[in-house]
Amino acid sequence: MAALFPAEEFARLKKELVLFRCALSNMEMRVWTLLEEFQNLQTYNPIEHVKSRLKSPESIADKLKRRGFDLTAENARNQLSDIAGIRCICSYERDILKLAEVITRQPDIKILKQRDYIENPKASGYRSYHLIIEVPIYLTEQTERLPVEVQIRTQAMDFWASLEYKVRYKFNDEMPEAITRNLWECAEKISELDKQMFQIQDVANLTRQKK
Ligand code: 0O2
Repeated sequence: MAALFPAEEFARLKKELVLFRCALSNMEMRVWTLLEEFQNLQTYNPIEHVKSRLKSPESIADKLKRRGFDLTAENARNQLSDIAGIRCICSYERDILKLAEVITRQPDIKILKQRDYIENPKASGYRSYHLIIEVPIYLTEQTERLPVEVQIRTQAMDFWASLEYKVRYKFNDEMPEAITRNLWECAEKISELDKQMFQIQDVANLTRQKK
């Protein structure tokens, strides 16, 4: 059964979520601005598409409970860094670090955490580049700074992650060894495919330049 916040804490959480929604819009705007520039003012657009989501109260409660915290709005604000999340799907692996660099160069944000699960894939085989970025929200009376999780990955990495997540969910995190191994092997194959697709476009570019 899903965990639930006590009524008073739920009312507080709803107010916090307004701020997180603003932080998410702020981050979306930054990415959309880059996308506009890549599409219209540059010769290459590394972003295939962008997805974003605000974690639901149920899923916030579940995660706090899983991590052993009381279900309070304060814990949601202070203990979770992925209430607001945005995912940028890139064409090729080499685009990921470039995009991360462009985002982290913005002067009014603070990088709270950076994890390169492409250089160092997780034991599951998971590959992705993660940033936790603190963005400023300018309110009438004060400035709030809230964390937004930015995940950057290729389409192939995204394909694997979303299907693996569904499989893992079915086993409640207790996946049989054979399936774990199978998924890890798929992650390796997918990584090879990513590299192969990049080589194909590289050769295509060189061939076009020679003509
Ligand atoms: P949900 O349900 O997606 O919100 P850390 O404290 O840094 O070691 P943390 O904070 O869990 O660990 O961050 P991490 O490991 O960078 O993972 C953040 C998110 O990345 C996860 O959210 C997943 O969405 C995704 N992720 C991480 N590992 C895997 C994996 O093996 N498979 C898939 N499909 N996704 C993964 P949560 O917190 O798991 O939960």
